[in-house]
Amino acid sequence: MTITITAFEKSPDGGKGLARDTRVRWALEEVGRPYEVRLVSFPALKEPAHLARNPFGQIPTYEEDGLVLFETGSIVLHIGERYDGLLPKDADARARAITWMFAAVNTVEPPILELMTARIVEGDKPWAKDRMPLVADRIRARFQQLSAHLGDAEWLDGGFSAGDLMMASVLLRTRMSGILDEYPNLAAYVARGEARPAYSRAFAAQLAVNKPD
Ligand code: GTB
Repeated sequence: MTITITAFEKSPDGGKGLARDTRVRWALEEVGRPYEVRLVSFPALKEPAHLARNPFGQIPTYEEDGLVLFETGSIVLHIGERYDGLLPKDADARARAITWMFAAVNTVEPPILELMTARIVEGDKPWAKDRMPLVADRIRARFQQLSAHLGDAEWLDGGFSAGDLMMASVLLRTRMSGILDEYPNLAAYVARGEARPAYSRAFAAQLAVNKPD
């Protein structure tokens, strides 16, 4: 029953917890399951051994008893379904928590990824400066809606769930841009997630691998 995940041998963020193995580590910590980590170099991501785990050559992946998964949404859902602690028992509440997981990766994360692409991949293009505000405003439109929905609530739907884990993991990627802090209730929501002991353990584990020499 050993669980093995993959993570970057050296994450480009130097241990800020922004690579997606952190959300899988967090989920495993929430349900109290120990795990091993197979560290993968960038070239090794595109080699057959890793492509057999994830045809898109990315981290993280998840292995357990011959089951091999990729995609953090699917991995966290699997962890939530197999172990107690991330998904409510009530069928309707569980369906709503899963809905929030999809909202995180399918509705909120895409404009955030666009910002990363605009900065990192397209930052040197002559049109990059003009495009950036458009991309940032698409994030703000989503954050405005999410902020209005969350209001003063602690979590998105009752108690903390895999939906919150995924949403907070997605939102925290915008902290460095300053956009997250424009929405104080979202910033406080992310901070509540980060204050969870399970998140602290996950963060410390990825930092131990990635901290700059
Ligand atoms: N949809 C997939 C999922 O949710 O699992 C996306 C997985 C993904 O994007 N993986 C990235 C990867 O393997 C790492 S997390 N990239 C290598 C490649 O595609 O060749 C993205 C990431 C990387 C680095 C930072 N950072 O340093 O700040 C942040 C996020």
